[in-house]
Parts: sequence; structure tokens; C-alpha cells
Amino acid sequence: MRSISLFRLFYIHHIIGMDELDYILRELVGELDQSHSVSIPKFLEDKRKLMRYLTNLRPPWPVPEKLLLAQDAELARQLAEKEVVYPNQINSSSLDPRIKLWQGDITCLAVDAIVNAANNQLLGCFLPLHGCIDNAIHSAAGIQLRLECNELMKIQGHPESTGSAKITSGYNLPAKFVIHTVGPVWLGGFHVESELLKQAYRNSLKLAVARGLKSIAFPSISTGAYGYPIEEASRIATKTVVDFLENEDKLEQVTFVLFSEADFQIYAQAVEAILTKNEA
Ligand code: AR6
Repeated sequence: MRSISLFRLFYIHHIIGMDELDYILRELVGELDQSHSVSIPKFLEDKRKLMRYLTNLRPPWPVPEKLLLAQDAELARQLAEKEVVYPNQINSSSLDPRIKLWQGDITCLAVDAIVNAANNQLLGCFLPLHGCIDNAIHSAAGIQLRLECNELMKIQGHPESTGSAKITSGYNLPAKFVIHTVGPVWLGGFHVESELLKQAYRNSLKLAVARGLKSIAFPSISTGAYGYPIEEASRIATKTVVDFLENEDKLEQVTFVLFSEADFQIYAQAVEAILTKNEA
């Protein structure tokens, strides 16, 4: 009996989910100029992919409340299928318990704030299904994130400077906040890139402290699309964080999040090098 009712629950959940997803897709496709040229796929994974594709493209237009509710329910279902990771589940460095390293997708972390490697527009990545972190964060947070960024940018009235940072809510992410910072594009190292990268980390940390946050997670800023050599970037990132924490006792945890095993090893070495040097 028990297994039948569980099966029914799953079935109902699945059907409601599929209906809601179809509704979201119809609404998003209806906003397009050439809505007739998009066909709604049959399978769940393809529908989810199309939802991400369409929200990536979507300008910061107002959203009907019903669409937002359906989107939030769908993103909650997607999150429930991921493994959310809490700060106490992440290993600390043996040399400093406040410094942590973690390999994986930053959108799974339930820290106070995750940092986004944004661009000067600060509206998220508009390239559908692009593999950058900006795309991953906006897709998992939902349409509201671009709307809030757009409000901040309208008030500011000019593009975000490289090295500065802004904070928004995390919406459907497990993290409460997103700190958006703009790292430098690597231009051979002749354009104060190292100073700008340092500022991106420092300004994000300062914003976290100003908001009274206890845990923050950084990706490897600028080392993807912006081409910064990762060994040098890892030394700047880890030194900036360690120096900052020397004079700061309110921030309890800083996690470096690396997507690949190779990047993880590079940051692990950089963390060890800077902390052993400080101990010596
Ligand atoms: N979780 C953790 N790390 C990630 C994830 C993820 N989900 N996705 C990517 N990374 P990039 P940038 C890593 O290119 O170099 C965007 O289009 C990735 O492996 O995301 O600062 C913006 O809009 C790499 O190590 O950021 C800007 O235009 C790191 O995140 C531009 O890219 C940064 O890669 C910013 O370029």
C-alpha cells in the first residue's frame, strides 16, 4: 500500500511539474518576436533546457506574478534534485579554519553569499545556455535576479567599474545573497589586471562584512572567459582573502569554489603556500 501511495505522490508531483513547466514555456515563448518558430519539447530535461535558454535571453522586463510563482516552484523542484551543501560540510584548511576549498557548482552552496564573476553590464549572461558562472547563477536564481540587477544599474546610471561589487538577494538559490563583481579581462598583464583582480575580491569581502554576513564563497574570478592565467589569479585571490581576514573577525568562513579538479589543486597549493608563509 505504502509504495503505491508514494508512487501516486511522485506521479502527481511529476504531472503538476510538467504542466507548470509547459505554462512557463508558453509564457516565455509568447514574449518572443518570433514565437511561432519555437516548438515546446516533449521531455522534462529538454523543457528545462528550453526554460533556461529563454530566461537567459529575456531582457529585464516586468514579469506577471503567476509566471514568477510557477518559475519559483519549478526552480524549487530543480534545487530539490541537487545536493545542497552547507558551510559546515565543507573542509577547512588545517592552517586556518576560516579558509575553505570546495570543488563543484557554486549554485549548490547554502552560504550567506556566493560571488558572481559578472561583466560591466551586471545584468547576467545573455548567451543562451553559456557555460559561464554568470549564466549558471542567474539561471538558478531566476528571472528576479536580472530585474534587481537592472534596478541597481538604472540607479547607478553607468556600467559597473572593473573591480567593484554590488549585492542582491539570492532568490531561488540556496545562498541568501549574490555579490556581483567584475574581474578584469586578461590583456597580457599590462593593464593593472592584478590590482583590479585584487579589488574585485576586496570589494566583495567588504560588502559581505558591511552586510553582517558570516560566510561567503568565491569562484575563480576572471580565469574563464576573461582569460586570466589561473596560477597567478589563485595567488592574488588567496593572498587578498588571507590579508583581509587578518584584520577582520566578523567574517567566519571564506570558501574558494573550483569547478574542475585541476583548478581545485591549483587553489589548494596557493592556499597552502600563503598560509604556511604567514605561519613562518
Ligand atoms: N560553479 C563554480 N565555478 C564555475 C561555475 C559554477 N557553476 N561555472 C563556471 N565556473 P567565467 P570570468 C568557473 O568565464 O572569467 C561571463 O560571460 C569557471 O570554470 O564564468 O570572470 C560574464 O558575463 C572559471 O574557473 O568568468 C563575463 O562576461 C570561473 O568560474 C565573463 O564571463 C570563472 O569563469 C566573466 O569571465
